[in-house]
Amino acid sequence: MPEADLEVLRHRLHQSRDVVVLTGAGISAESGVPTFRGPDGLWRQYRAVDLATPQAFQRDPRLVWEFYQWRRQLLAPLQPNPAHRALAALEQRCPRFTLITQNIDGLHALAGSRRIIELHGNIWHLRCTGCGQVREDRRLDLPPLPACQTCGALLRPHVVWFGETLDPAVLAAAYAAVAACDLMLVIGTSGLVQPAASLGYLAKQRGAFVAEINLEPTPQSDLYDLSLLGKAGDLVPRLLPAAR
Ligand code: BJW
Ligand code: ZN
Repeated sequence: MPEADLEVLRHRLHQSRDVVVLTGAGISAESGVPTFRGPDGLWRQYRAVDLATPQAFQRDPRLVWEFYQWRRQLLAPLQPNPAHRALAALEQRCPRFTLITQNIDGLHALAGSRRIIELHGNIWHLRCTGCGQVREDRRLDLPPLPACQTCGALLRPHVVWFGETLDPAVLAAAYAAVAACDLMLVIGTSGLVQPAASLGYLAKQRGAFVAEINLEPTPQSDLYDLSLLGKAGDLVPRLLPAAR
């Protein structure tokens, strides 16, 4: 990793008034969270259409719930890593800072980040398929088909499955942050899932400086001003002035 690129980015960060960061599964990989599309990715072992679509839930809610219960158990003991913590520290140093994450694991909040837009929801929140109520629920011993305390209807994970639209208010907040920023970091995402994949390009179109941090190049790398190849847990902390 050329130290010169890191220095350019540190300098840009220092100059920027409005910073947006978009994160994906790669930022949580070093905490032990499986990614979706890597060699050990979830979608290599399981078919997304069987587990992460509204049709799958309608067809076999018990199977979909088994998948999410297993993932909740897997996530429960995991801790934020140095990349999550560095972003929380960066938020304190920037006049305006918005963290947009595709991750549903809740690790950014656990690391201390405050202004977080969760594009794809949160696995620790459950939503009623009847009355629509959303509640935090961290139990690891949920019944196989959990029911709403208010209306008795089936609960589902409050996450966004393929073919579902993102919450319009959440998406609007993400677009507004991206349109206003002067620097955007895109960290640990394959850039394959829309509409998140277009956010970096949108920032670029609006005149922002956009840098990517990833283990490998992505379909968007050439569109960005910088593409830093390496582990988020190594590179993101090195963006902080204290690491100079
Ligand atoms: C590291 C690292 C380390 C590893 N350090 N880096 C326009 C065109 C074509 C299709 C569509 C379109 N608009 C919508 C669609 C359909 C669909 C879509 O995009 N499909 C594509 C796959 C083609 N999108 C949707 O359905 C979305 N809805 C929508 O747009 O509604 C309107 C609409 C509907 C239907 C048709 C048209 C319009 C909803 C998307 C919901 C995504 N849901 C999931 C599951 C969430 C719940 C759960 O977890 O169970 O969200 S899928 C999964 O992918 C999850 C992630 O948030 C998302 C993105 O994955 P991410 O984060 O990028 O992870 P990976 O694994 O792909 O990549 C990890 C990266 O990290 C890699 O690059 C590694 O190299 C890197 N890495 N370790 C740094 N240590
Ligand atoms: Zn209900």
